[in-house]
Amino acid sequence: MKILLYNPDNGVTRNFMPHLWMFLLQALTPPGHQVLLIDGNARAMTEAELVAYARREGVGLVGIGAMTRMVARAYRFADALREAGIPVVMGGPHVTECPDEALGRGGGPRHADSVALGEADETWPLIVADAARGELKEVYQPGVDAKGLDKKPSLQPYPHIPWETLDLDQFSLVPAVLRPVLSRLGGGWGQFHVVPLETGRGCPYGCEFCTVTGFFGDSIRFRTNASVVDEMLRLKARARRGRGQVAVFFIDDNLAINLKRTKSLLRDIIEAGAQLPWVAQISANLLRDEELVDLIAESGGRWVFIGMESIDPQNMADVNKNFSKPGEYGAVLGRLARRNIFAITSFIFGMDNDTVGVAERTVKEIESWPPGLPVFGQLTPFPATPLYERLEKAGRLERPKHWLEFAPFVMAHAPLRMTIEEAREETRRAWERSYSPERNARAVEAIAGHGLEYRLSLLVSRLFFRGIYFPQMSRRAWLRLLYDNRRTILSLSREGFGMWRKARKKVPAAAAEVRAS
Ligand code: B12
Ligand code: SF4
Repeated sequence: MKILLYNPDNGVTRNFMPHLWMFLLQALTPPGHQVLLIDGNARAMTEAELVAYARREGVGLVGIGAMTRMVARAYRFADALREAGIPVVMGGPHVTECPDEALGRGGGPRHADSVALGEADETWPLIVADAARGELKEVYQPGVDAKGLDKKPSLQPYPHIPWETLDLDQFSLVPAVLRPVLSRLGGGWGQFHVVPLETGRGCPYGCEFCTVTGFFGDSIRFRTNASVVDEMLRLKARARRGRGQVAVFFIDDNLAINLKRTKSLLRDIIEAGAQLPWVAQISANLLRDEELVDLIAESGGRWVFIGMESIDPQNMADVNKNFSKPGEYGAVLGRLARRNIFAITSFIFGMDNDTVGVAERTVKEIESWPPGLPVFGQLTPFPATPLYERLEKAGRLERPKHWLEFAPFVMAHAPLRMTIEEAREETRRAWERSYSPERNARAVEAIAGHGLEYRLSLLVSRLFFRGIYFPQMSRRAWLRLLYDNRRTILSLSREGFGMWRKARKKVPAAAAEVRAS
């Protein structure tokens, strides 16, 4: 049987990285089946185009995964496929939290033949076998343990994802026209992939707005160091062979949750020479440890994603995240920046203690820290989170099924001290000010003492990150952005050109010296 795994985009911005679940399920598919992958973020398709593709390929089962944010879009694709007579199974966090919605049990339309609840590592082979026999069940759920909780995969052993042979063309971040030229640069830039890799699952912290503790559990399961190192070595070999670059996104919710284990993993990466540039999520409280930060730098860590959420300690207490201390954020970023590691700092507006002016206050504070990439979202009640339950009980949900009428940056409930419209305006202000050409220039100047590659990387990342809020999908939008930032771009280009000329002059001089001696 041919199986198609499909991940819809959110219709607003495109993800820069493919989703791990597709590669994982592909690796867990029993022999005798062929699995095709399409990520709507990389290969945009309409419903009709996807149906035509699935028909052309003779697909017998489609698996669709979606976060809450893109589930309405996922349902539309599922509807179109089912209308064409192709069975659909849906999985991922949203359908786990709202299985009745996907199955049409709550009175709404039905979108999926089956749903896979929770972690599907062990149920996927059963789903495939049932589909091949034409006997799909409605619900697939992991077995339960003695306490009545879902049995979680141990991650030891971990499935072998054959990165070295997978066709990753649709996921390269280098535009096709530039590939032949860029593949000749340095070690080669003909391909650039950001690859998701997990080293563990679960999080004990239980922040009020987050689905992770509920979905993956509060105890953490780790892969062995050896299996992570092996995956990185294979990725590194692939990049070398293809004259391209690979960066790793460790998608663990908190890579340093167990300091001892994280340090041992990073040491093993270094010892095996498996370093690749990497990015990971780590909470601010764990970045107090100087030795950890040294190991992050030495093992290839370039960017750390920190869920800072708010600079107001009252807000942090409200969402059960006061283990993270706004007062130490500046020092944490300084510790990273001294090792050429920069931070993606994530903030949430619309918390109950926020008032008009929160954008101004937050951005001012951010500007006093070493520069990074701030991102701003809004407090969103995802189903099955403690936040959703609290707001529902208090009768505060204005759009209880906000995902069915997805509107970017429009809150589903009103914060206590601001309106929904005010929260939207604060979010816009924060994005606008943080990514203005002036701010980009100042951010690059602020790290003037760092090498050109770090300043260039900061500028390029800032141009891309701006696109999370201000969609930059067309060539025109990009040209405009480059024009607006021309001063900073020109100044870095001049410096780069100067360095290149100096290096060229040195080579013949050195060669002449060798000849003379
Ligand atoms: C990496 C990541 C991202 C990446 C993008 C995704 C990517 N390309 O990988 C980035 C950083 C861009 C991102 C962004 C966002 N993310 Co995010 N992200 C994650 C993260 C940390 C890891 C995802 C992952 O790969 N997990 C590991 C895999 C193995 O787990 P999984 O995807 O759940 O898959 C398993 C099962 O669910 C199931 N399964 C999944 N799909 C399918 C499909 C089928 C057919 C079947 C059978 C089974 C199945 O099988 C898998 C194996 O067991 C998760 C948290 C987490 N730990 O999962 C949050 C998470 C998915 N993100 C979340 C959110 C909210 C966001 C943002 C909206 C954040 C924001 N505030 O802006 C944005 C939205 C992005 C967008 N484009 O609109 C929420 C989603 C909650 C929800 N109910 O929707 C999560 C769960 C985190 C949280 N705090 O609650 N994210
Ligand atoms: S926000 Fe991060 S730290 Fe808090 S529960 Fe979710 S994954 Fe854990």
